[in-house]
Amino acid sequence: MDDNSVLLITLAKAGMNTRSAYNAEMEIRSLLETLEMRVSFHIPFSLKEENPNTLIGPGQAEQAGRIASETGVQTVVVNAFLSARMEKNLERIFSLPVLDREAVILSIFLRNAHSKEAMLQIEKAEAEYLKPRLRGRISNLEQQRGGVKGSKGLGERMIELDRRKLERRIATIDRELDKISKVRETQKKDRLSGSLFSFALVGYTNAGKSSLMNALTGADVLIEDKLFATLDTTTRKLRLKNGETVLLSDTVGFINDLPHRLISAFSSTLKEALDASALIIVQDLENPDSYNNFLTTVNTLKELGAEDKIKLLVLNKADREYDDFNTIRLKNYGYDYVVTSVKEKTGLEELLDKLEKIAEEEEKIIEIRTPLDGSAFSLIRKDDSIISAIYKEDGLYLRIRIRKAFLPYYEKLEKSLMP
Ligand SMILES: Nc1nc2c(ncn2[C@@H]2O[C@H](COP(=O)(O)OP(=O)(O)OP(=O)(O)O)[C@@H](O)[C@H]2O)c(=O)[nH]1
Ligand SMILES: [Mg+2]
Repeated sequence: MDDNSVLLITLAKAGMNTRSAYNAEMEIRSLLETLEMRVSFHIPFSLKEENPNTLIGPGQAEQAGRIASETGVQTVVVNAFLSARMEKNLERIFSLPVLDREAVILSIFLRNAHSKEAMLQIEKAEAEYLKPRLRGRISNLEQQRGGVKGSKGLGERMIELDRRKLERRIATIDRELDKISKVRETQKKDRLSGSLFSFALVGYTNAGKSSLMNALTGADVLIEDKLFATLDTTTRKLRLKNGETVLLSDTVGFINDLPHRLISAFSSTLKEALDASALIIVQDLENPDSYNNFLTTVNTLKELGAEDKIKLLVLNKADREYDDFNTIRLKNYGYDYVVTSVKEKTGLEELLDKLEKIAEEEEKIIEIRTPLDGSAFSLIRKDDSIISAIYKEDGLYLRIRIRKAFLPYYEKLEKSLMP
C-alpha cells in the first residue's frame, strides 16, 4: 500500500438523504484528490448520536480499526470536525494518524498559499488548530505532503513546537499580518483613488471565478480544476462598454463547513473583496449539489455581513451537463442571474451589460451646496467622487457621484453645513 492511501470514513447524520450523503462523499474525495491522497477504502457510517470520546460509536471505531489494519492504509480521514480528544482517542484505536475535515482543508490551504500574507494567515490557523492537539499524538500526520514551499507537514511541526511557542508565533504572525494589511490599505488608496465602482466575484470553490476574472480583464490568475486554487484577492480594472471603468476582484472560494478558523484567518483578504460596491456570486451548474453550494455561499456572506451587496448570480459551466431541478431553484431564488460558459465564451456580453446596469443603478450623481471655505471636502466619503466644484455667491456647489445607499448621509450633511 502506498504512502498516500487513505481509509475514508463519512458520516450520515440522522435525516440526511442518500443524495446529499453521496454529494458530501464526492466532495471530500475531491478534497483528498487535491492533496494527492488516494482513498483505498471507504466506510459510510450512520451517526445516531455523537460519542464524546470518539464521535462514532465504539463498535464502529473497532470495525474501522480492523479494516484499517487489514487494508494497510496509512491514514484515516474522518469527514467531520473532531475535537482534540476524539482525534487522540481514534488515533489510539487505529494506531494510525487521523485527519478530520478541518485538517484536510487546512492542508490544502497550506499547499496552495503563495503570497506571504496567505502563508501567514494559514500558519496562524494551523497553529490554532494544533494548540489543543499537542500532547500524545501520532506524529506523522500529513507528512506525505512534504516539501511544499519549505513548509513542513502538520505532524512534523507538532513535534517541534510546544504550546507556548505556538502562542508566541501566533502573536508574531498577528503583528506581521497587521503590517501587511496596513501597507495594502495605503496601496489600495493610491491605486484606486477611491472613486471607481467595484465588483467582487465570490462563490463556491471551483465555480470558475478566476476563469471569469481572466476572461473579463485579461488577468492571469491561476485556474485549476482543484479546490481552493485561489487564496489571495486579485483586483483588476475592467472597462465596460459604456466607457466606464470599474474594478473587479477575485478571491478565495467557500465550501460547505468551512472551518471558522479559516474564515477568520482570511478575514482581511476577504474583507478586501467584500468591501466592493457589489458582489457577484459565481456558481457552477455542473456540481450535483449546485443549489446547496450556492446556499452555503449566501450563508457565509450573511455571516460576514455582506449579504446586502449581492447583486447578481452567474450560473457558469453551462456547456456541461447539469441538474435541471437545482438550476430552476437557483434561477428562482430571487437574484438577477446570467447563464454563462467561460469556456465557450457564452453569456459574457449579457454579463457585461448587467454589470453596467448595476453600476448605474447603484450610483447616483447629486449636487449639494456647501460652505465656501471648502470645509466639506473632507466630509465626502472615500468611495464617492467629486465630479465638479463650482463657486457661487451662496456657496460651493459640489457635484458628487455617490453610492445610492448614502444619499441620506449627504442630505443630512447638506442640512448640517448649510442650515
Ligand atoms: N466546462 C467548463 N469548465 C470551466 C468553466 N469555467 C471554468 N471552468 C473550469 O473549472 C475549473 C475551476 O476554475 P477556476 O476558475 O479555477 O475556479 P475558481 O472558482 O476560481 O476556484 P477556486 O479558486 O479553487 O475557488 C477549471 O478547471 C476551469 O477550467 C466553464 O464555463 N465550463
Ligand atoms: Mg480561483
